[in-house]
Amino acid sequence: MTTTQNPKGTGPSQTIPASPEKSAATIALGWLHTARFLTTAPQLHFLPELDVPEIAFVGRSNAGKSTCINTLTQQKQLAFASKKPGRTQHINLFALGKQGATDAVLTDLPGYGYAAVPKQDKIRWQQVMANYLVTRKNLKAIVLMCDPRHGMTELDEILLDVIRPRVAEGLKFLVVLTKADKLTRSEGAKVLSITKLQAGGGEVRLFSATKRTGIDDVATLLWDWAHPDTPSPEAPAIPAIDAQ
Ligand SMILES: Nc1nc2c(ncn2[C@@H]2O[C@H](COP(=O)(O)OP(=O)(O)OP(=O)(O)O)[C@@H](O)[C@H]2O)c(=O)[nH]1
Ligand SMILES: [Mg+2]
Repeated sequence: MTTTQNPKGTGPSQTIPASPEKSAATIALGWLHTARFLTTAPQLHFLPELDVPEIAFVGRSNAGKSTCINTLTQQKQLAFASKKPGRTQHINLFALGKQGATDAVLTDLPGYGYAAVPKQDKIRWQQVMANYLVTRKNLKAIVLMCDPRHGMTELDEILLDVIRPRVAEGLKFLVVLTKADKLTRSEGAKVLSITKLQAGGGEVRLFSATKRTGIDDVATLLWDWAHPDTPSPEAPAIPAIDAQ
């Protein structure tokens, strides 16, 4: 922090961030770029217990979860993305934090709703996921990826119902409308306002990995959620009390 003299020269009057040139998005993206593979688990009970904030990416199969993680972390193949739905079949955890110190984790979860999956497997996975969302202690935020051309589907609504009690207790919640590059500007604006009504107080953002839309905004939200005690640089600095 740097303290400036007030114009009358009577003492310090204003506190400004040490590096104002570093925007909140730059800091958030630098932090996300530290992502590295932590572990993979076929089932919930194989996940390690962690005490750092966890941010989970959930949504229908093929919605773009893995691509979003790769885009935010600026890494090509951290999470496996594929044209073929059902590519992510394990729960994959990625650690975040500078100098190798983990201060948060991102979780890439297998998608739901893929028609070709046998019914029994679908039900099993829905139960695993519901269990994860309800019981994972360090879960701090959920990013629900949604293809805006389909809007929020019945399975997305069920997921919202499952997490509602935790959202009421402070769990953060963001709907990312992916593949925004497939929409015109007015279609994007329309789906954004409809989804805001459906999201029940959660945040909603348009996002495109190919056109690189919404990246700074989503990155900054995630950084803020994982660091609730560290105000981002764009937050107003608290003025110092004038010296008498
Ligand atoms: N046009 C466009 N295509 C995208 C975007 N994001 C993802 N895709 C494509 O959508 C397909 C699915 O992406 P994934 O990231 O594998 O989706 P997923 O949600 O992880 O899928 P599962 O692992 O099956 O649940 C791939 O062909 C991606 O290239 C985007 O922003 N724009
Ligand atoms: Mg995936």
